[in-house]
Amino acid sequence: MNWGEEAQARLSRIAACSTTAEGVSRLPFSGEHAAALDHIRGWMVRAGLTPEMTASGTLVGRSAKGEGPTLILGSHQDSVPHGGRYDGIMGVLLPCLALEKMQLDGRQPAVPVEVVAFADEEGVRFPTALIGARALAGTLDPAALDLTDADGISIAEAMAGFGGSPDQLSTLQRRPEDVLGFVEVHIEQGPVLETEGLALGTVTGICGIERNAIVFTGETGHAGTMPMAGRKDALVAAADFISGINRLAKEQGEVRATVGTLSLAPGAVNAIPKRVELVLELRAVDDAQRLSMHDAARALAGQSSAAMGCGLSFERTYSQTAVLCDPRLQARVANAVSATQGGTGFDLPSGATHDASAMSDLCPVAMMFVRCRGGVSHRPDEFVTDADMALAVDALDHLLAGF
Ligand code: HGY
Ligand code: MN
Ligand code: MN
Repeated sequence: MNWGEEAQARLSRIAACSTTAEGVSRLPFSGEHAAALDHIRGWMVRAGLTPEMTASGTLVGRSAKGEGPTLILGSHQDSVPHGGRYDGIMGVLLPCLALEKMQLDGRQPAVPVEVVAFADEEGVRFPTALIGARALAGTLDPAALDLTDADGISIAEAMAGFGGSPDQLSTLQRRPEDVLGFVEVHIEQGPVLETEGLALGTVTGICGIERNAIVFTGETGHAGTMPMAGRKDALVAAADFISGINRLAKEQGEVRATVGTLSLAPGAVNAIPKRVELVLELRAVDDAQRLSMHDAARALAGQSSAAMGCGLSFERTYSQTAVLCDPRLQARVANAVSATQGGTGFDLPSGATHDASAMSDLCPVAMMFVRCRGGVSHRPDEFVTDADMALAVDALDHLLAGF
């Protein structure tokens, strides 16, 4: 079996579980999610796992091996709108293929294994993220279940409608002593491995992240009759802020600052904008640097709003701290990577957050990165070669056989 070709074929099939033809758009607790689980159940069964959907909508495939602390692998099934066909879902498939490969050779891991497909990691549908991993770690705030999507549907309603049981989430919490660790395979979503000419790398740590809901409020008026002097133009205040925070982050060099969503009202070509809502996302591997940039952003927003005579609200709506991977588990991944692709291995930090970020509250975590073309991700042209995925399957086989 060419495991890389098999991976490519299965990822191509599951990519059709999408609301869009251009790129993959698959939100949690949706029809596309349900269709994707049908594919993933098949992967798990072929890997010798017994699939079961849990109260949170996570699909868990359990190995037949009995008692004892369990090694958990997996990632998320959801995507960003018009995303790629590898982000998340490849990290569910490749461990299944490694287990299937072992099974065909008459081998199996020495420890109990689970592969999980978390419903939501991206935090695109709801203003929070990592729901499934947080449920396992026991860190999901029950109040978060009341958060709603753009249609006013709460997480609890969506989860229940999907066949989950939001009132049972507390039963999903694992005891640390029952979990050996969590290993997540994921595309790098950056250009480093490609630049190094390597297929695989070992992750040292995962950045911290925060999201801030910021609202500038001014006054609308006729675009033709209102003099420029004295306008309270909320969009001009927001634009001043956005260019300022971008400049600050470039100067600082380590913190990534991004405004990815913005809405304005009234939104007429001939009316002065009176309200602008945007989300500022800050990321850094060093939490102190991120928190310092948060303070600088808050001060800057105050200056930008005051300069235009506008009001301001600035609320941190989400944050997760940076995570260091567990040295021993990381060493196992590094050994598997070196044994598979040769060389001495290559370590790198993750600028993206992952399910492993939340799982680190439960157990030791480690990640294996796979090269992606041009470092492109969260785009339809996200791509990983058959050969690199075949190497990742071999590395996972090596990792699992060595436990
Ligand atoms: O946003 C992230 O870093 C991840 O892709 N959810
Ligand atoms: Mn991801
Ligand atoms: Mn992603």
